Amino acid sequence: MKQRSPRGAVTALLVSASLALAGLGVIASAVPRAASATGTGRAALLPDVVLRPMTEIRIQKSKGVKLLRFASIIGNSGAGVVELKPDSPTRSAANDCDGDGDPLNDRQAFQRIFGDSDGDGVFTRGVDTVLTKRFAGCSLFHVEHDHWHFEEFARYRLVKPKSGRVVASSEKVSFCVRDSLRFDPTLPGSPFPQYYGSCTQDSITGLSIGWADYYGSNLPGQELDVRGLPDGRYCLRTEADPADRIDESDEGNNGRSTLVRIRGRRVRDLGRAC
Ligand SMILES: [Ca+2]
Ligand SMILES: [Ca+2]
Ligand SMILES: [Ca+2]
Ligand SMILES: [Ca+2]
Repeated sequence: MKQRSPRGAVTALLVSASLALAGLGVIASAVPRAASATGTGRAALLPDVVLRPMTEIRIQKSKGVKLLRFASIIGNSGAGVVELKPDSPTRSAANDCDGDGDPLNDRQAFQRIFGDSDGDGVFTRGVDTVLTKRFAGCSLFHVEHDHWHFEEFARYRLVKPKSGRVVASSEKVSFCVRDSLRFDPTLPGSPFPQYYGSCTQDSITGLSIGWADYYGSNLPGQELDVRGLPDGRYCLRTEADPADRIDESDEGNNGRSTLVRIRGRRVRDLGRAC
């Protein structure tokens, strides 16, 4: 069992990040967790997965299909990196992550958590080199995107604002997780240029500190099926790491919501958390 020890600087950073996110529609409930000790004896530099505001909210309608499309931006505000390393390819049945009988079309993915070797409270590549790894989930080849994805990295739901009844959902959205947008260069340890970039079967993927991955509204998966849904107000909710596959410093700030009004082929973001 891991032990957790408080680190003032890291905690202050995370509290300040949480405050900055308040008022931007972030669903934040939990107190940030302090960095924890690893089996290496060094304090663990955990990432903090966060969602940026949803953008590009629009309706796409064609051939009887009506989709609510939107862009998502998932970032890392932590003192450490999100780093995912796929296992080596083997024909072992244990590596058949998705259970379809083929061990070669998927890989087990492990989260790598770096220890704070120099004790400065933040991850520096090449300095903080000692790491532990833990099983995080599956990495699979996605034909639609023509590259490898980490499974179940986000969840999208449209709900009735008052009752909370789910009227449309996409429960297991997967991505190649990489640095595509530097959303906060002021965060300590934020590198330039980006570090995580490619999405082959052997790539180490992830999110650097202060970097996010942008998933545009045109991408497969960035939609909810709203055909047959009456016009009206709905709450669009997104959640990063919904199955808690990534160990991070704050598990309570991974959701975001915005109230939208749908009228026929139009949708308006009313700009209010719900
Ligand atoms: Ca988080
Ligand atoms: Ca498989
Ligand atoms: Ca360090
Ligand atoms: Ca998590």
